[in-house]
Amino acid sequence: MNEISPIVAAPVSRSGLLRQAIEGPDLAFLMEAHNGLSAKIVEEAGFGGIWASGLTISASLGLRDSNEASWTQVLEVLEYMADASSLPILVDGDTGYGNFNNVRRLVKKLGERGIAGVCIEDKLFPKTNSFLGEEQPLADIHEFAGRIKAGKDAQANDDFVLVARVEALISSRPMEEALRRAEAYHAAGADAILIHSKKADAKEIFEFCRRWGNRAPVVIVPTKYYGTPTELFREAGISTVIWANHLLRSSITAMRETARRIHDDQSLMEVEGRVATVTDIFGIVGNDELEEAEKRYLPETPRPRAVVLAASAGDLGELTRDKPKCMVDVRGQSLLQRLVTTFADSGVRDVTVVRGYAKDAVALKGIKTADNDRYAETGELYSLAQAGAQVEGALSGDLVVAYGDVLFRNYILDSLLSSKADVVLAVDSRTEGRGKVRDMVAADHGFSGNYLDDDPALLSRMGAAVDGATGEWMGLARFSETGAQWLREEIAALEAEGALEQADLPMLFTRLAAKHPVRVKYFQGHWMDVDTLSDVAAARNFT
Ligand code: SPV
Ligand code: MG
Repeated sequence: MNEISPIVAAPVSRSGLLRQAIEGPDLAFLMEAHNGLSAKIVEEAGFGGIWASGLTISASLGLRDSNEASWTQVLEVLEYMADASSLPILVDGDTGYGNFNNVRRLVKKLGERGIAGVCIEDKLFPKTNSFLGEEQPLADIHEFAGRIKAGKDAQANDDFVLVARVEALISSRPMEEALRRAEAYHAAGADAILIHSKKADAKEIFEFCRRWGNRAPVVIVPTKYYGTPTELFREAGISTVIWANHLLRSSITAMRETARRIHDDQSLMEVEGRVATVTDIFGIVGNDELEEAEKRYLPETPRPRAVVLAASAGDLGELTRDKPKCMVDVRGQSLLQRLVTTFADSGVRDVTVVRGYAKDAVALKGIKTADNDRYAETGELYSLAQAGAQVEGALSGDLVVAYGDVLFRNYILDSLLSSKADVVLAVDSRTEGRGKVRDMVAADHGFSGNYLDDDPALLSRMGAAVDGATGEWMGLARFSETGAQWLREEIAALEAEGALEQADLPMLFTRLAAKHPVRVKYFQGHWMDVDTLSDVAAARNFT
């Protein structure tokens, strides 16, 4: 007994799809496109194929439809279109850019670029658009038949479609000549005949169809006889309708309207909402695919996150009567906005702000929030713990922790972010007159002032009255993944001891330093915290 092997259908090539559309029993439609974007829009609309129009590709390049763009320049555009869409593309090949020899090379190169078919017209290079002037000179019928034969002989894919375009009616020649030319081109191997007309009605098209009798599929371009009901094209047995230039024309209308509006208004107000969104652009060009691919191919880079402690009331009199200190305005922007911008500039875009006092006043686009509703009777570490409890992953590395009332230059943050240490603190080495400050730092050695001295300093203690202070903590710390784990362990330990609610950050760092290396990085100035009204005034100069 013979084994019956299953028949596996080979995937149909784009040429195959175009051939099916043109030879199939249903009226097919090709929609004009002139670049990658419009090709995508044709596909999005549901069309089964694209007409790569010579007129609109030229115009979109700012050129006339007179072979001003070289054929290789057109080829480049076609490549973008073929990449941008999966649809079969029928290219307007004009006259074939020369004689039979140019046509063969054109067909070969189109095939290599995934183009499904080409249409060539029986005129002379350089061509003129069919709607310009009268009685354009036509190619010799035999010479043009040779172009067709050469094109068919050059195709690598059997399904590649060559459409022969008859311009006899455009050039006011009699119907008999149109039919004679169609016959000669069909005999030379053309897969379909495009019969073109610039009349406002389709009478001559229908007459051609009647007399042609479907010896080969008929393609039409009803730009001028647009009023003819599509149903009549069906009844006439036409194979394919080309909507030849309408995406370019509609974009000209839209672009003009938008440009004028913005020019006259000197504003985007009237235009926003009427134009495609930037998100729409990202969607059309497939940014989601790129994001997926990045996950597959790029090494995972830790995305640093930040927690900003901004729960306490602060005491700046009137300024903090109905908002916390982090929302105090410094030259048109809140402290928090400035802090978040500084973070973003260093690539830290995942920011959780712990709110407490006047929490509804803490409003900023793009931040996450956690709440310490017991801000009045608890300390900073309790606030930090709330971030961890309320926002997934907030206390995992790479993590920056900052007070909500500090400002600092980006290089300080950048320096912490690039540190190899698991816990690193930004410390100002200038201690004169800062004795009463709460966040004084004692490290195993102070700042030497020698820039070649990169011996890492390690924290011994932090607090209000440390002996032998070597600097002041700026309220900015960074934890690696390991450091963040130490932090979570220490929070858990303090909680178990019942000491979490009252713990502050100096206590946390002192305890961490007893178990793990806590690195101190020295800076001199270029930061400030805002504790008093005179600090607010100073902050205005700082920005
Ligand atoms: C084109 O779209 O470039 C065409 C059709 O060739 S027409 O402009 O009608 O000649
Ligand atoms: Mg054209």
